[in-house]
Amino acid sequence: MFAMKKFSYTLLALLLLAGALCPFTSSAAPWDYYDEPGVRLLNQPVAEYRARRQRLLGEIKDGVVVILGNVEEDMGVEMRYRQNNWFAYLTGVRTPDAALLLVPQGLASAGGAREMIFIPERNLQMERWTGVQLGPGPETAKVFGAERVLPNEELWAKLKEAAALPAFKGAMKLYTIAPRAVSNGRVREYQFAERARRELPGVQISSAADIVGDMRRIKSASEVALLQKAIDITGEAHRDIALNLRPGMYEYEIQALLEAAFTRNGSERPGFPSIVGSGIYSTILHYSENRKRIDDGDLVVCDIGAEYSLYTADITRTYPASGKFTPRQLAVYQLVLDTQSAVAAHFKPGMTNGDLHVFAAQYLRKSPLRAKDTDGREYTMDHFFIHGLGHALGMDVHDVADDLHQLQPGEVFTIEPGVYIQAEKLGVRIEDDYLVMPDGTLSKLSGKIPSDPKEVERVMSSKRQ
Ligand SMILES: [Mn+2]
Repeated sequence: MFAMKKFSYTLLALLLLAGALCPFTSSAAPWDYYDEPGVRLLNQPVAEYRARRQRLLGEIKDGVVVILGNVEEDMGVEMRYRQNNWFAYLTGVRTPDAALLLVPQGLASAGGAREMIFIPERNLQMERWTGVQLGPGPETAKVFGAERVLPNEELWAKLKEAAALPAFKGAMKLYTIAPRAVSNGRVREYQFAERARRELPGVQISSAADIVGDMRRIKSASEVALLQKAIDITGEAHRDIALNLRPGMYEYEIQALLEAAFTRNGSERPGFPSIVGSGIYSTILHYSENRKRIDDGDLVVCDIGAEYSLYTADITRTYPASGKFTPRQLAVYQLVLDTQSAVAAHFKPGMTNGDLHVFAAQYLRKSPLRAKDTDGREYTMDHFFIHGLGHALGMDVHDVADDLHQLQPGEVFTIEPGVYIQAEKLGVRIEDDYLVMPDGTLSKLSGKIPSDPKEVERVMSSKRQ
């Protein structure tokens, strides 16, 4: 990190002049907030974000919605800033320290506006370090496609005005969303809720996660396009793995080359820690240490996903380190692949991930293959399938849906059967990403990435001597 230097007044004067003359011309346009001002944000149409807010406004009449964006300080100096998914889904706004307020009745002090985005005022001195930032005001409102963009100091005044609206009869509901699986009092969303209880008498804190979660489950065409891009980048990474994997390499070398392929192809970051598990570690589900030397004869499970414009892929392939499966490895691999195909063919809208899991386990059980656990007891193959079959996929790698949710057209989810035989140091997982089509069939978005064992061996041999 750079230390803040003493600021030059000449520079300030020049910046102020430049800002006054041309705040929104191309000479001051290193903003990465949008592709075309007022048309697209974070690679999705501004109109689509607007429609999401309108829909949420339509569903909430008994209160207001506040969604907080991420702040840069939250991530520490070594982490790159990333907007939080709920806020990004509803606004497409990347600016740190922003907030969204939705008031169905509108606020008089904001000219009757129902949707307000709060962002920090511009700080010309800081912009020497951060580059030009968007500040509150009507020009930014046009860029964001929102009714009002206000300074974030005004959030609480606007909330108090809303709480006093006659429609709420002194008992306004405040819908907000805290990060999942966090009940830590230091989290900003909890501090926000506490302050709301103190400063807004009669307010009831509610969660908007179910309502927005229902919206996030169904992917629009532009969301599917972003997922497809993330998936295609992940395909490039899998191709690089297949072409370069050799016995004697370390797992982290594979991690380095696959993550290089992510970055080289425009991915901002991995959507989750890359798993490269060889030999015994092919049987460890969330192994992401990636420190072992890969031995001849190992299977290597590579469970990886590039993130693109906040959407992540999640695709697993299992490679033979030597470039050729042994007969035993091939038998288990083919069974896992057949299980995945059978699940995809069996799928009908209305089924849950839980239903599909039961089907997959039954399929594995019917196989004549057997294996022993570490105590020497023999089992059918379903015994070695020890995790859930799949999950929803989107901005979160484990997106907003649980095992009881009935899958519908427009949803994207993974099918990832696996068999893990520790006694044989033999683990196989194959994972692909599927979109439920309007006619109820599945489209395999990752279908171009080879999983047929002969095809995997063919790609692996194509750069070998
Ligand atoms: Mn997965």
